[in-house]
Amino acid sequence: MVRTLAKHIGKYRTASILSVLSVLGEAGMDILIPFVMAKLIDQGISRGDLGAVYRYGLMMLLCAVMALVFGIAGGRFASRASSGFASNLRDAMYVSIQNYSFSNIDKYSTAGLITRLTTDVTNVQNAYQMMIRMMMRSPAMLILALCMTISISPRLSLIFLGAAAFLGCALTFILKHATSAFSRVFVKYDDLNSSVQENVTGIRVVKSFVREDYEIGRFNAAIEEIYRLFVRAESFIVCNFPVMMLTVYTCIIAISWNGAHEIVAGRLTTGELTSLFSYTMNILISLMFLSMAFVMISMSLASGRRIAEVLNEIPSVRSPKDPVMEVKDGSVDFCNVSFSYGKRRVPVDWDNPEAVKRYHEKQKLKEAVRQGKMTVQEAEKLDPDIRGTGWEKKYVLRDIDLHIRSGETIGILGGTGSSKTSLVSLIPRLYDTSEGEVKVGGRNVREYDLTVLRDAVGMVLQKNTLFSGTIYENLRWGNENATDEECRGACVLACADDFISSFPAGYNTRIEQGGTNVSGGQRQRLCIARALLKKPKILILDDSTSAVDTATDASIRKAFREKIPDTTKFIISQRISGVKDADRILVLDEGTISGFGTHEELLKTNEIYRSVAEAQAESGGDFDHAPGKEA
Ligand code: DUT
Ligand code: MG
Repeated sequence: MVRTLAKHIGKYRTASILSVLSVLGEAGMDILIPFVMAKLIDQGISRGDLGAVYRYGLMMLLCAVMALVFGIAGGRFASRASSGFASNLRDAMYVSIQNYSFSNIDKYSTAGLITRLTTDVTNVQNAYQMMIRMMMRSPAMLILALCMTISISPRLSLIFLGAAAFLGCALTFILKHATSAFSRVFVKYDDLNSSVQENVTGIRVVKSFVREDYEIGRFNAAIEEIYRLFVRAESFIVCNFPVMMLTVYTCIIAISWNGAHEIVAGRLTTGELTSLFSYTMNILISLMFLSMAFVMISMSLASGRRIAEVLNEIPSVRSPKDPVMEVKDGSVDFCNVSFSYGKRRVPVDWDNPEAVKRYHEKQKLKEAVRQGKMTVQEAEKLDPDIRGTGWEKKYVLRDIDLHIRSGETIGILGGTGSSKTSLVSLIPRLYDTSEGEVKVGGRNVREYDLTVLRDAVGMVLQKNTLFSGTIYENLRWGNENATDEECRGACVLACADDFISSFPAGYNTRIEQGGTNVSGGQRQRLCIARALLKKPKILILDDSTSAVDTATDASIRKAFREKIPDTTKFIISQRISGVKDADRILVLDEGTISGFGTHEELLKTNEIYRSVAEAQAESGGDFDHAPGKEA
């Protein structure tokens, strides 16, 4: 982890080194001052030698100025190094996240990623600053001051040893309790962030269900918990200072007492005693800072680990070594494709006596392993899935074999959760197949350069998003070099030109974040236009006209047929009317192909299709509400 993070110090390495050097210089000066002061008192004041007073006074002044300069420089360099380090980390994380495939993204929650980019980086930044300042300064001060005290009076330095031992024990006790409380705070932060994120993005839903009070209550509970943990952690931390002051005063009294005896005995001078007092402060303060730095750093270890996790995540979908750089045509082939989103916990089917029996047997085996009556290997012989803990691969697509010619229009119909979206996600390689292969233009999608492939496939996602900016800017996500004419052309095709022209600012109308100032149907049409601007060889519309009225929907499809005949089109719809005039229609049922053919053929051969068609002809209802669908 440290190595991963350290790589990103980058060009701020010089600033870091300069900061360390300045800090060491400052510590040296701070140690020198009491030493010179002792000389000033002993050789100047005690003997009444004004010359020596001036000389040593000047030296002290010089040291003080140098300490000031070093201190300022150290602070400057340290803040430059740590902020630079933080911005490098954020940059690298952002780049890394942009390269994630969908399945990488599925692994992290949005809130988790945001916490990592913000709070966690700030923690590491603070810890880094601590490291190049406190962690350098305090040990240096400690060692130098100890050397000085020993050289002045070995006997009196024993007092420090006792004090340091006491302080060490006390601080360890305090820190141990504080750290455990702090580390729990950070986990809670994730909860808090995810609650904020979920609520703020879903604020409209929260309001429409009048759930504000409930949500506020939930939020308050999260804050309350953080408050409690913080108070607990801080209540340990606040003991630091009193304990430290107690030690300092005890030391000073002990040194005064013993020092007086030493002076009377002629083994110590007044000046030396004064400098001993200064070193007391130096040593004990260093100890305290050192301990604080330890807390900070150990707390930020968790943050560092979370950052490294994001940086080290390997994108599961990547371009191959010698990628194919051209998509020949828009033909698509699914060859015996099966697909799973990964392991999911499959609940026990309590109605199935077989499954319940298996569950109990597995529990018994696990218990035996836990109690040490059996090794895991022995248990595995009886149940190979003993380590599987109920996580199984759930296939959402099974044995899909489809061959689609370039330029065909394919309608896809199926109930909610029948894996329509999953099926088309495999074409632009948003996910990789688990088994079998998907071919575009006759080549396996894994052979293409990702950019080339995705440029050839225009996809309007079911959950589409617009970004803040003008309509023109949003459209040019599809093709940054599109002229105004081309943008308008695409909007005409997507039946979006009419409503855009009716806006006072036309195509320069600003879209708010998330596209909240256009209606659902308008947003869908803008997203279609955006996809069209890519001039894709394959166009996928995932339920993209669900919020568009039937007449407009029909005219969009007509425009597609006439204006982009060579583009292969996949149209997912819940409405028979949306897919009826497609060249062929695919009926999906729980991840398998139930039927594939023209409207007329399916009416004759496919039970599901016929019942849905009949129901919708009568009521205009959608797929899931068709009576007799289960038949
Ligand atoms: N699924 C996941 N993870 C995902 C997306 C979906 O496990 O990230 C599951 C849920 C569902 C199955 O895959 O059981 C198929 O989902 P899909 O979204 O492909 O279904 P759909 O046909 O597009 O449904 P809808 O009509 O609601 O869009
Ligand atoms: Mg879907």
